[in-house]
Amino acid sequence: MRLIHSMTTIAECSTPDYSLPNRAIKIAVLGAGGVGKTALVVRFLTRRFIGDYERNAGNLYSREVQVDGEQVTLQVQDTPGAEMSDNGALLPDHVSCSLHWADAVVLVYSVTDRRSFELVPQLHQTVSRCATSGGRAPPVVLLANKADLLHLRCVDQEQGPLLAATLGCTFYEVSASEDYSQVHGAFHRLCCQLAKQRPPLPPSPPAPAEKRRPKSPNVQDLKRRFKQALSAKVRTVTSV
Ligand SMILES: Nc1nc2c(ncn2[C@@H]2O[C@H](COP(=O)(O)OP(=O)(O)O)[C@@H](O)[C@H]2O)c(=O)[nH]1
Ligand SMILES: [Mg+2]
Repeated sequence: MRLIHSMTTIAECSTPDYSLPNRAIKIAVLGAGGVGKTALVVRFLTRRFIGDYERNAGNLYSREVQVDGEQVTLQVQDTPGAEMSDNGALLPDHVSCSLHWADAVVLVYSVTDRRSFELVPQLHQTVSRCATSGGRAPPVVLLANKADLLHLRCVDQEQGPLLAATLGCTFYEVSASEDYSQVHGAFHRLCCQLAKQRPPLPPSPPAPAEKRRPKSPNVQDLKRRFKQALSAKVRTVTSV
């Protein structure tokens, strides 16, 4: 086991190439403390499960990924654990900011932690509130983590999908420790959905039209007068 200190903010980022015409897909991961948010993000981005993670780190990870054959900058905001309060989910200010920032939100609870499951509706409400003030509702995915801990389960398998249906979000039951493909599948499908929703790249600006120098009015005038003079001469000649 290794404490994941080295993976500091954007440490997983291969330097983005800003010359590429791609746009970032931004995902915020939210849930109670200890449900496995960091484990899930690290698993998705590195394929690894380390087992011991810096508590409340709330790092932002950035990666270049291929989505439907297109290179995309993926940014994932891991957040410190949310807590329940009488007035709803208690979130630090910067977490509320990341909800405004995010294109999509992944809500996580642990099947071994009843309170983390009960916190989900409050968190979803907070996400909706941020969406209302930002003018758009981001897609929300609900992840039930730690599915491997069968003997410690206290949220039934049917309850997750039911809650997801009520909230109108997609649902996956996963285990960050046991199964990379489920975790990858959940995040990857969300990325594909977001990539499809992206507005098309703005058309490149038209090439500057070749500027014609306006003819000098004096030259024009001179030409006109020269023509007049010529035609007068011709008239004179013919009349003779
Ligand atoms: N058995 C098991 N343990 C997990 C799983 N996901 C995370 N953990 C453990 O749960 C603890 C908290 O995980 P962490 O990612 O730090 O939770 P966070 O506070 O939500 O970021 C750590 O000891 C992890 O090793 C899982 O799917 N199965
Ligand atoms: Mg964490």
